[in-house]
Amino acid sequence: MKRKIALVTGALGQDGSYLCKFLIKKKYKVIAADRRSSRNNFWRHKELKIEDRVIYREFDLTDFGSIVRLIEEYRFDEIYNLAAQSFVGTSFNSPITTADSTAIGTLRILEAIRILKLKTKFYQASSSEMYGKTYDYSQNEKTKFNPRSPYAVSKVFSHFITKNYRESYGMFACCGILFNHESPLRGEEFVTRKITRQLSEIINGERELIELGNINTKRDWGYAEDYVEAMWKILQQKKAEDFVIATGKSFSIKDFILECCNFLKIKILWSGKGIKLRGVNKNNGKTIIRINKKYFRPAEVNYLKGDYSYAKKKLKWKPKTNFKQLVKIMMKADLER
Ligand code: GDR
Repeated sequence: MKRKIALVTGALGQDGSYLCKFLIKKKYKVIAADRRSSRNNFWRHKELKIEDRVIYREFDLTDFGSIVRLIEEYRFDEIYNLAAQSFVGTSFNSPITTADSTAIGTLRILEAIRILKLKTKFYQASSSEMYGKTYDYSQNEKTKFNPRSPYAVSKVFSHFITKNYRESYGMFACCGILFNHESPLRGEEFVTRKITRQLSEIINGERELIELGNINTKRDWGYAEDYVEAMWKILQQKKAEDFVIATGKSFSIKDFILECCNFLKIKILWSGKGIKLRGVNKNNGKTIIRINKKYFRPAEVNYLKGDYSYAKKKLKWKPKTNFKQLVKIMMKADLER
């Protein structure tokens, strides 16, 4: 059988890296496309030892011509669009560049596939952030979107334009609505990795404390390596459809800190409220968690909990790693680093 060719955009990010590794195992020829071509962005591929096993290509979601040329050159069997300006916080400061890549970037790829009349299967990385201010106890494929950031609004556009190309042109185009997924390869600007990294620094005496924003928000956190398998499964179905990928459990940032501290055998005492909230290390009386207003967002998503029952039924997918195991994996990796 002919070896399949896949394009992974955002290939140097957390999900892109795990997905490249996964596709290599499945014997795909993998084109790893990313905007960040400087050498120090290759650390994830180095850690996963896949540096010599993919073909790297410079890629920019805002440059239509280069997208068309790349897709024409390889005539991919599958395209996984993981590239985006993916930090919600930044999207408030750079809403236009966020929309250009995270929203219109998706359309550029879809247009390229359409113009070239290819049979390429297309995966779009949709996000639980699209639910935003949700009133439902858990969110599934039918839950209404109510996005709360330029990032989330852009993802909603990408979600619906993918669906629209599927319905209008019969393209095999699908969205995976992935809830938060973390790992040792997570960028340090995201809250889980910020916590595990900075707690390790405190343990090593390189840092006094961690400053955070709203730690009462709740997220459904899974392990990124489990989630890339779901992306692939979504494109192997007979029918193109969208799926929620989640764990079905919701924890606050505070819960995440507590679980990390449990792992580190630190007893943490909370005092104060709101902006005055502090977390003190009971073992030595030192403040290790403080709240800083600068990490608050102009509009926040307070609560998310995914219902992945459709993926379980159709894809036979379920998460393999629970919250406690995820914290352990991340804390251990940062301590070893
Ligand atoms: P999120 O992830 O916005 O859910 O989007 P993030 O880890 O940035 O924030 C989670 C929650 O933690 C609160 N928070 C802080 N967040 C950051 N980054 N830094 C802090 O200091 C801090 N303090 C509190 C946030 O306000 C928020 O409520 C992630 C991204 O990966 C998206 O690209 C992806 O689509 C979704 O997950 C699913």
